[in-house]
Amino acid sequence: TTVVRREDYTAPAYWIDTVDLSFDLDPAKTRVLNKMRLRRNPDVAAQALRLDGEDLNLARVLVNGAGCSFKMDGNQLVLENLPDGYAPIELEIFTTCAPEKNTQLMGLYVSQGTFFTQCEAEGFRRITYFLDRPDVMASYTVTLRADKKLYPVLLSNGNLVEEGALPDGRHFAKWVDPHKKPCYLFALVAGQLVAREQRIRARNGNDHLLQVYVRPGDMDKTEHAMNSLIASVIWDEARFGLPLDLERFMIVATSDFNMGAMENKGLNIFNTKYVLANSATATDTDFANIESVVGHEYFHNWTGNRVTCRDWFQLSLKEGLTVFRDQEFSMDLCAEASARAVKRIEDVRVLRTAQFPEDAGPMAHPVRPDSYVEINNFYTVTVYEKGAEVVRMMQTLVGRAGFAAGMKLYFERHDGSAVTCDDFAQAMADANPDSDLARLLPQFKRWYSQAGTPLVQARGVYDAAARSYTLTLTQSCAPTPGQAAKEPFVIPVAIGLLDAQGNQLPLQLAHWNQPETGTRTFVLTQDSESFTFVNVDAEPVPSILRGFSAPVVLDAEYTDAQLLSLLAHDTDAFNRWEAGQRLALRRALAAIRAEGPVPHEPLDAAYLGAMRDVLRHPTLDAAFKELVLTLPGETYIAEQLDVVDPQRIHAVRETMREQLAEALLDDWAWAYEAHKDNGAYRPDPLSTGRRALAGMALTMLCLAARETGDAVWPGKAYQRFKDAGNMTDRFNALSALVVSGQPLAQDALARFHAIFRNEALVIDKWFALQAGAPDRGGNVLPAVRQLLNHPDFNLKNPNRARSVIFSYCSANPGAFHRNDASGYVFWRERVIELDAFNPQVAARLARALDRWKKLAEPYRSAAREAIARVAAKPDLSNDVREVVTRALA
Ligand code: B3K
Ligand code: ZN
Repeated sequence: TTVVRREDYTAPAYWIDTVDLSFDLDPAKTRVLNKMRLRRNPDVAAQALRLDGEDLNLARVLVNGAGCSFKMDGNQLVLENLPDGYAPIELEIFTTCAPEKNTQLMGLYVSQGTFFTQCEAEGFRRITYFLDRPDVMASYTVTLRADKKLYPVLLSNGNLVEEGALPDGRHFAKWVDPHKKPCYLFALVAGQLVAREQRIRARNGNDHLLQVYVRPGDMDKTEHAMNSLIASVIWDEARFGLPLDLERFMIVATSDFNMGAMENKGLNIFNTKYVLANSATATDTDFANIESVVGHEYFHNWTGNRVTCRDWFQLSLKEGLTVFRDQEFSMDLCAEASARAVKRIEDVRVLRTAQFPEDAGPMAHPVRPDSYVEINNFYTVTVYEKGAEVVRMMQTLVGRAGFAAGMKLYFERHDGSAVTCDDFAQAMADANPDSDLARLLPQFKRWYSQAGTPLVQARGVYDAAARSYTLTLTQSCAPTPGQAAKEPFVIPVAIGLLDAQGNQLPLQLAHWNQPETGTRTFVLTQDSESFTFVNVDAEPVPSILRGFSAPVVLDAEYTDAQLLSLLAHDTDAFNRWEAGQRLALRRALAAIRAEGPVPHEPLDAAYLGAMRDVLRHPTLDAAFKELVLTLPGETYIAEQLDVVDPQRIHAVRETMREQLAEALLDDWAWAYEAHKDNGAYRPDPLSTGRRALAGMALTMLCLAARETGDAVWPGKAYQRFKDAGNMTDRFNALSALVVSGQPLAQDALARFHAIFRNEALVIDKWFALQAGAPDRGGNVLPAVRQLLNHPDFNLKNPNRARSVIFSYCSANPGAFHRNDASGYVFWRERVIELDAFNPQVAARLARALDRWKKLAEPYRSAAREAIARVAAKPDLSNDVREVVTRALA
């Protein structure tokens, strides 16, 4: 295994200006003719041309039309005797490959009889020999030839310039991409597909054809994706002045896909999970995810495609920025401010439950990594979600208008090129010369170079005599692999002050002439800094890190009374929610740390009363209420502990949930009745929130009923399950029965399967619900093992594999971590089984044990043993090897 290092970057020895690809598509043996025009890079010393290739059969190489000498060096095709000088060189390479045997789903593969490609990061080399690196940008012409009956639709990037019939029932299509691109953005699709089409006229008067291609039976599930695409086009023009630069923009859905979707120029390829939806088969969450993933891939057209990455260490240049953009898009589509806040809370929850653990574990890496063995392992929550937070902090420091100006300058400078994270940050700073970002740029960029989640301690001291309040903020960051000591970060901390009645106080620092109202962002740059507010009549309650203004852990030493006040009154919705989470977390941690059995009632009257007040609140949004009433997740709780006993965490959290269910019984009944009917289905934030709260109430009522043996609510849930007018309500009712362990759950599961047996994405939910169910006496693992034998289970399909295996190993800690180590044995078997044919998916699963060092015994030793046994296998992929090696280091 070779380690690739960021500091070793060198420009390519050759540029490839044009590529002319012809494919004779055949699942068993596809023939690829690749004609390239290259020229020597004058900035680099003369050297051999080394082309990447993988799993290819090489038939012929011609240089300027004549045979030539070449050799193989590992996977690389090496041409040492290319003509001297800088004249263009015509290189012709003829290879074949076997798409039907491609189980990794990288390169050219077949899914349900249709050809698809996936080239990012390094899949193009599985299609032809090439300089497979993002800084080599070329103009592509692509000719596809295939059997006309089996493959009536032939798609590639750009514009269709010619099509026609060929002998023997074959036909062809020729596509020309008007934009230069790196090879990771190449795509082709060939198969039996139908398209929903929409013509739109952009602001500048240009006409575009938008298409969403699916299998013939799925047309009735394409409207939402199309609407999301139209909204994306409009938004990027309105917010950033970035128009669609293509006559034709296509989305194609496939059910076999390693991740969510791929932004190939003009021809996005999507996992069906992020395209197909109608109210009968998709939940509100699915609708929201489709909107944001369609947006995300579309926004890549500028941030990623027009300006791309110089090398893969710069991945966050496109991913962090594009996640930020899709988050902003979803927020801007919210009509109500409260819905924007709900979206922000959801995004922060993802960051804290997935990225914070990554940043504290063996795979911790900076947003711009310094080295990798397998780049696929670095498509992480750090590069994506933390990267988006870094971009968000830039916007906070320069303001919304300043950020838009920075984007404009970025494109003026770098359109059509492959650049670095430094280039982006520099453009932002240069467009805002008077900003804190410009002033602090080198220090700010530590967010790109230093891994780990900073800890910010806040300590407030009130001086009654001086009528002043001094807030001291102190930052630190724990070591991460390879980074023992950290320099201080630039941390924007948004602050407000509340009085004892919960009123927002004016803010005035000693040297200010006059107070400010509302929120003020202070920029912490030192290890420790103090801010003294004057004219403060009584001890205030500080609301710190409003809107989660930086991706840090805030230790604020709040009293319960302060948290209750923030929960009741804070004008900042994020901190209002956060106060509730802190109250719950404090109680969870106390019960986990207590000696002896789990306390019967971990929750006190003050907490329960506050939750009741939120639930019954006359004006708060249902979606917000649902978030406040949801207890912190088991993974998040585990991160707060030095030694983790997953079963105890699970037991405590379940006890808290049951207590919350019983103590608020009447309130849940009221909430269910008041929110359950929403008229015709619409996936907008308000009705989504109402369904979420009704669903939560139903679960709580079924949980409470389990204790008392009452049959009324389970009966109502079952009825709801049968009558529901949409998948969200139906699935919530099913889930209420399963989660509460009701006897009716089995019958409901069987009916659900019978109704939706032909809807793969719904069957995925059916599997995931069972594999993710709360463990009762160790019942989940045997059930999961049975699910693997279900006729509908198929390990080769990533969505299906994830629905069972990941739902169990990565999302159900209480059931996965077992005293008898059998959960880890299951994990080890599946990692090895998957690795034999799909290393990318296997390596994701391998990460389920990232945090093994924190586990209590006997889990810790058993987990280490399982990882060591995977690592001991001699023929692991680089993907899995890198993950387990780092875990054991
Ligand atoms: N850029 C792709 C991810 C490719 C992952 C390759 N292992 C999807 C996205 O981020 O939009
Ligand atoms: Zn992306």
